Amino acid sequence: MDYSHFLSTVSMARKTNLARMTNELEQKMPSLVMLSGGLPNPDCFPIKTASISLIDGTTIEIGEKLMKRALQYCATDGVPELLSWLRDLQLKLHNPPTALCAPKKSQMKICVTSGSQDGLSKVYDMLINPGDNILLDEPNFTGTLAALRPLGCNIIKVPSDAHGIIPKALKEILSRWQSDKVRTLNNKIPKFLYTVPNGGNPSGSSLTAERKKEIYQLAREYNFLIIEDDAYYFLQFEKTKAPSFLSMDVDGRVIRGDSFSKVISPGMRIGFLTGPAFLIDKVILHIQASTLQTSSFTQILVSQLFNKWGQRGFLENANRAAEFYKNQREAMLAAADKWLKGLADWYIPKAGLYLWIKIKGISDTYQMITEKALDKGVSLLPGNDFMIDSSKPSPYVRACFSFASPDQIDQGLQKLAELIREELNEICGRGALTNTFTD
Ligand code: 09M
Repeated sequence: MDYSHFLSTVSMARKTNLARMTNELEQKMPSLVMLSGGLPNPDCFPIKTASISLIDGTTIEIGEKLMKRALQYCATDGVPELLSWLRDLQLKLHNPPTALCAPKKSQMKICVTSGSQDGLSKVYDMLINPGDNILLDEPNFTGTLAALRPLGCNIIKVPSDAHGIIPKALKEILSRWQSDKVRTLNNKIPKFLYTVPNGGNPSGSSLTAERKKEIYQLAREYNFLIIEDDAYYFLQFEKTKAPSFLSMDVDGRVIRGDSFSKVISPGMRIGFLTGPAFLIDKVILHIQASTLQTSSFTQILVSQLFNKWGQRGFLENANRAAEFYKNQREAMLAAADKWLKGLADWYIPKAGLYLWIKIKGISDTYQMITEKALDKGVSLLPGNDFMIDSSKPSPYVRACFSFASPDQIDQGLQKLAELIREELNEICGRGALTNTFTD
């Protein structure tokens, strides 16, 4: 693939930083007399070793030698042993056709990032010039919208339902352009499609394998990239996981964001990008100019954890988390059935952490949720926050079932039901008043 027309002006202007490369040299050639890179001397680091207890009663030891590495700068794309573990994980879970493909620039490459949002926001910076068209389903993750809006791109809404983006609707949108293998700067075909394929935030929707295949074919036909933000991949509640876009990527047009926030810890800030080497290398240049790298300490700790668990242990841990959240979902669905029947509509999320609730008879939930709900003692998010144009009213509410206990979830939705009734009464009252005036 020719990636040059996908790059933003900012990304094209990025250059390799020689000083950062010496750090990689140090790892590859330990006998080198190191007078180049500005690496602090490990003898000045105050921490010697660490022993970290796990909830299963076992421990992870970070000895003196490893600690020196954990406290030092590391390669921009991540510590080598973690990168190699992640590579094996992607091969096992997605078996990407790009794993060993030629040409090298389309070959699968991985880069560790400080959470998936860090990596994905750098992907947007790499691709978007003001005025570029991009494709997004709505509602969508506020973090993505917050990162995209200031870049001045034209966000085109692609219709979706409980099964994610509707391929037919996407095709209809794309028919405005001639299908194009040769991308030029001014044909303005959308540069990429972004979606959360499992447990959409906030919609709770999950794309089916069939839809993904159709969408991937459209991406080939119109030559756009797919950004797969699969933050809830490990939180799929069905027995079998849907195949990812990465697993279908014969061309090298998918950039995938993976997150460990839900199955390890969000506070550690660790995630990773997988995509064609040419594009991942551009993200690496951005990292060289911003955070320099994801925390070595975090990477070493996570790497030790993964080595201890092995791939199987990691997946068992992820499945335990999925089981936990599935029970939480059941609690929320039970509470919704109990309190919201007749007042609202929703569908059952097959993955993720969210129930997307459409309130009947209320066209704008903003004030009810941001003011009145807090006075009642429940916090939810209003739907408009997740819309491409957040100034438009929305009848939706996002309820997250990850954190509260089943009892609290029940109380929370009871309070929401009370609020809806009060709001509807008020609207009726206002209607009656208006009628009195017009009579
Ligand atoms: N709410 C997320 N979503 C969220 C949220 C959050 C503080 C985070 C999708 O790997 P990470 O941790 O960088 O994951 C970011 C991310 C990426 N993609 C689809 C996500 O849902 C995390 C953090 C407070 C509220 C938050 O509400 O939805």
